[in-house]
Amino acid sequence: MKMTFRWFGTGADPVSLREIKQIPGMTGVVTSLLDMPAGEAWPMERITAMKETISAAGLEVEVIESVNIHEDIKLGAPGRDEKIENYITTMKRLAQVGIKCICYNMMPVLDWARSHLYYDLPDGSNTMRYQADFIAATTPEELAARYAEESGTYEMPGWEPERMKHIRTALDAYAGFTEEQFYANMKYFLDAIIPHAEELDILMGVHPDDPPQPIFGLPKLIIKRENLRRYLDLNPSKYNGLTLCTGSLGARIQNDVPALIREFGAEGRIHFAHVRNLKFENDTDFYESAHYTPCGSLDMYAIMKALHDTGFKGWVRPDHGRMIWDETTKKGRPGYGLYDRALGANYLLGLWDAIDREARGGAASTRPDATPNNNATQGGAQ
Ligand code: DNO
Repeated sequence: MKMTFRWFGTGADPVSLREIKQIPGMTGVVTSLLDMPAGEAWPMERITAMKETISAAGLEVEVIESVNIHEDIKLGAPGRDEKIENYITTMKRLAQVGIKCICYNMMPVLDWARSHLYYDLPDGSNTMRYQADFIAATTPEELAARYAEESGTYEMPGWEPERMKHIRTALDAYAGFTEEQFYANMKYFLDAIIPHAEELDILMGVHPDDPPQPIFGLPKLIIKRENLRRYLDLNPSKYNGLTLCTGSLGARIQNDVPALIREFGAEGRIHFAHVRNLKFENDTDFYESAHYTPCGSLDMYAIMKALHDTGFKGWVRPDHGRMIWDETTKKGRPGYGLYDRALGANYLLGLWDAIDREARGGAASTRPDATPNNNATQGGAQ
């Protein structure tokens, strides 16, 4: 397992690489070229510059989150072949700088959504919240306007004001769209890119839909066991795998997250994991709690143990954190401040360390000061 941290890129993240480097156990960052529109090939110079900046900070970059999928691909619209070609070009360029895993999602139109970005918790911190009734009573335009107002200078991925201008047309394109069509279009995409992923040795990890329930009438497929299975069966290569996000799948109360990890992990289909907790307020509503198990509704020990027991060798990152210690939007994008994610990462590392040591009958796996917890050493994760 390699512990990583999401970093949004030069000029796009108030958290610095220097700060990330100082978090014990961090081997690298997962990042993206946030401003690249879906469907376009990423320029090689920008990929190289990204890699150089991160390497100069003494961190690795092996995972890209995300290379986004153009709506034409999801919809099976006439322009899809050109966009798929561009996707493959981007994959080839990323492989040249050592990228090993690409996270993407198949959410129609919008990326993740919350009803509230800053919900006050009794301890004085604030966090993101999802209330289904609130979402049902609002429009995407209203929500986007509120996000734009509340998220400071940084745009929410998938909710960029420029994209929101065309939101109605984008939503209308899904009217009458069936699940069968969606799966057929996903298969078309996977069959085109997976042979390249194999050749380039890039593991593809689809991120679940967040929240795992329909919003604004849009279909949501990557939300539960049967659908994950169907998605993986669309192309049986192990390069067609999952970004296992505990907060997204875990927000569907019927999902047993450790069981999902055991099933798909045992098959080598989990390549990247977003590990965080959430606290259910009822069957559909939740807020994002601290990672520590007693703060939320998910059993983080069971989650890390399932990853460990299935021999997980991929990348983990802590996920959304609360805003604490007077962090504001100046100090981090919603859910992506520095402090709570750093605490979360070290809680996860602590769990992993204990689970791993126990599995070895109490013996340390390597010289303790040679593990990635000592930032003098690069990589070296098992
Ligand atoms: C939210 C993230 C998602 C994720 C994409 C992956 O915080 O987990 O935005 O990056 O859905 O493509």
